[in-house]
Amino acid sequence: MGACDIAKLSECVGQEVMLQGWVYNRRSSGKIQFLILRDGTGFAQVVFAAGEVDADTFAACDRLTQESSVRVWGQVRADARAPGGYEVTGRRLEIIQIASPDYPISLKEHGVDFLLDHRHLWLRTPRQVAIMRIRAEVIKAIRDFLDDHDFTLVDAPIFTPNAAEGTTTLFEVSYFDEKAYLTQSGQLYNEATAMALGRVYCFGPTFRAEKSKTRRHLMEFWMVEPEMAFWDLDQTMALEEELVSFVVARVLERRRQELAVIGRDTAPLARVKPPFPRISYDEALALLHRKGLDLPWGEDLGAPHETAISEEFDRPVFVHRYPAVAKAFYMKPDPERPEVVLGADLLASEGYGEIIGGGQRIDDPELLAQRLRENGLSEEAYRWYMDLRRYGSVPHSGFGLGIERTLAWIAGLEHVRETIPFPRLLNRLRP
Ligand code: NSS
Repeated sequence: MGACDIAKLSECVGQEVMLQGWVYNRRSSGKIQFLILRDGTGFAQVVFAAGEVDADTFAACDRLTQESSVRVWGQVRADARAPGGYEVTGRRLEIIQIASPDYPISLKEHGVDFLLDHRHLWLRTPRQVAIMRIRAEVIKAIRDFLDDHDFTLVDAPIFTPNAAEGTTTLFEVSYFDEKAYLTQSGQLYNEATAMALGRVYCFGPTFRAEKSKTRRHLMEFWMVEPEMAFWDLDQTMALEEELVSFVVARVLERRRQELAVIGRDTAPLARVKPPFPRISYDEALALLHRKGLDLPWGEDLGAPHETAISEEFDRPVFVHRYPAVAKAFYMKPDPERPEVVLGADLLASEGYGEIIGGGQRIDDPELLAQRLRENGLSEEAYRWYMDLRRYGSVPHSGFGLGIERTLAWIAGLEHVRETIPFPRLLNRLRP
């Protein structure tokens, strides 16, 4: 008999099944042994009664420590009181391994540093399992949406010779006898592939040596970056709100149970529908001023500013037309007002702050060369990127959506450290 997934117990009521998994918890009343088994797909209670199984099997239950691996055979019963709604009446038990009795993660509360030190085991707990499933759903939803909108997935390299998002946050690695950096963003390569394929996206890990110890910063995070030839800022924002709304709706539709495990209030998510409000940077400053949070014109919004702005809206909000001085070298100035750029950030609701950054790229070769110089970037190193403006330059636009920040928001998590299987944080590279 092949193993039955715990998630599929509802289809097996009345039948004999074999489950294989790990002992999450065990208690005994002397006459009855209650095992909570987890198998990756779910949690189920297995009950061994003294009179109904042989004495060896019953005694074997007593040896089971937390996280021992087992196979059990028994009959499935619907039982509203059991966790998950189904219970298995155990008949036979096979012990695969008795786990060492010092399993570090007990069912009591632990401090976050302790849990992060044991991330490889922490991942086995119901809340972390739920978060990882929502993460996979978010990624699948994004890919489905873009694939269905005729975008082609084109990967960008991880080793790069140059910066994409400023030279201060580069992780340097040695590439034989040259210096290389881990990529901060696939955007520049996307611009090349968009000129080849029209609408593209890359999706992969990105790296930033940001000495920030905040609830939204990881040193290694995953980003999905669409890039569209011939598109402008308005079209880009329209795509972003459609994409984000689609992802939220998909998670609500398919991951209700996981959201419930985490205790996420889904009412605010149900409001995430297009159109999202759009305010300019100048309007954002005025709004912040009214809330007593003054920011000098020209400075980028910080986390407290983003939180204050997003609290004013019941769904994500775009802030567009930032000062050129606050943004990356490639952003296209607004022809009507060149001191601001045709870029926008999307701030998630409920105070979560920026989850997307993007906008139109400079398509004029002279202006791009000037911006490179102003940013101390060598024209020689970016020659290939300049080629994209030399040979059939067109208006184009794109954005980057950070998976972990988006997931933190959708799942209602306090910190991005729980959104990625093995977070790379300031001063944390292990496990
Ligand atoms: O720096 S961004 O705002 N924009 C770019 O990298 C563009 N080159 C993307 C593009 O247009 N193709 O980063 C985009 C998003 C940002 O909104 C966050 O959601 C996420 O990437 N991000 C991060 N997540 C976690 N940790 C860190 N350190 C981080 N930095 C950015």
